[in-house]
Amino acid sequence: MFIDECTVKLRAGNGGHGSVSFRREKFVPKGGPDGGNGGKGGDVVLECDENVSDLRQFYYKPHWEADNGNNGGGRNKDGRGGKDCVLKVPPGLVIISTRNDEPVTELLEPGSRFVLLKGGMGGRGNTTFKSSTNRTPQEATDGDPGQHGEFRLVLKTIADVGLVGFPNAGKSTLVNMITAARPKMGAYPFTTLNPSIGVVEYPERYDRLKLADIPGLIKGAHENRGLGHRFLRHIERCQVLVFIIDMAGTDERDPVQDYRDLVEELEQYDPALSERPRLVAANKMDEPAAAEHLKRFAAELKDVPVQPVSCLLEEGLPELKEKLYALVKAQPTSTPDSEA
Ligand SMILES: Nc1nc2c(ncn2[C@@H]2O[C@H](COP(=O)(O)OP(=O)(O)OP(=O)(O)O)[C@@H](O)[C@H]2O)c(=O)[nH]1
Ligand SMILES: [Mg+2]
Repeated sequence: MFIDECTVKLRAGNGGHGSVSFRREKFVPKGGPDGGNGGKGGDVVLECDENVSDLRQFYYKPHWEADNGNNGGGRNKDGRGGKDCVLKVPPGLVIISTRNDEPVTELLEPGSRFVLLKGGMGGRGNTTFKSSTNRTPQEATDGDPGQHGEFRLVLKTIADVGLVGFPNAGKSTLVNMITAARPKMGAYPFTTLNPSIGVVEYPERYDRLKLADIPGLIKGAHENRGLGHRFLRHIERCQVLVFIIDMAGTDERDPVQDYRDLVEELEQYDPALSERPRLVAANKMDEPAAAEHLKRFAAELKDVPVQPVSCLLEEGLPELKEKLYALVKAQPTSTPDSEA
């Protein structure tokens, strides 16, 4: 099961209480106060980890808490601080407070950390109240409570290029051909049920692009037809989209209409997404009817950049890779990939 959304309840640790104690020792009369401070409660910390791919662990265990700080003790012993609760989360996670529905933060870079909830400070032991006028202070303070809250976690996958297309257009086949990822392919609609990421290597440039394969869209997806369009969130962050269009015209399909339907579905989901720079991969060019369809497609949609390919015969794929690279690098937010 792939979980990309869930709600969690989190609690940071309480601070330990300060202690009231006096030194008692043989031959040391009036030893004075020696109550230590309470320890700080543990924080709830989110840590972005590439090896975590979804929110499964939070779905199955929605409650997490950090340890409380220990109380202070006699002989000026301070309580030990509570252990932080460190939650490993996938890159691309958005954290939303359920109190006001406002996003708190998002974690994009692997290795980055965010302290979401702070543990309470420990209380003061009576030693700290000692003064020239009060040599036997009887007071100590309690530790502060740790912060707590309820949050909605939403995963938006991070990739450079997102694939969109009707079921069976050949999205997963393309990912299989140009990346090392092996998403399932099949001659039936909705083979792909969960988004996945493949990496396209450009060895001569020492660079790479991340490609997101998502389930097929259909007309009316925004009204929850097919698998709905909820999974489009996984291509929201892509700078470039590839529309994979089946040029074979299987089952009387019209590629031009397919293209328009896809644009319409993106528009319904988020107008910004439908404006994203794009490239059409005209797939299945090995099929007899494809050349004719492509001609009409190019004539009717003059402004749309098209690359004819056949994932089956592996034709047109190097050209597609090159065009994608150029398009991604032409985007203003594009940065050289440092980890390549
Ligand atoms: N003739 C031909 N068939 C192809 C080509 N590319 C893919 N197919 C076939 O099209 C079918 C669907 O391929 P998938 O890659 O599973 O399609 P998808 O777009 O990922 O489909 P969903 O995951 O269901 O949305 C498979 O039977 C593929 O073998 C191609 O270039 N030519
Ligand atoms: Mg697929």
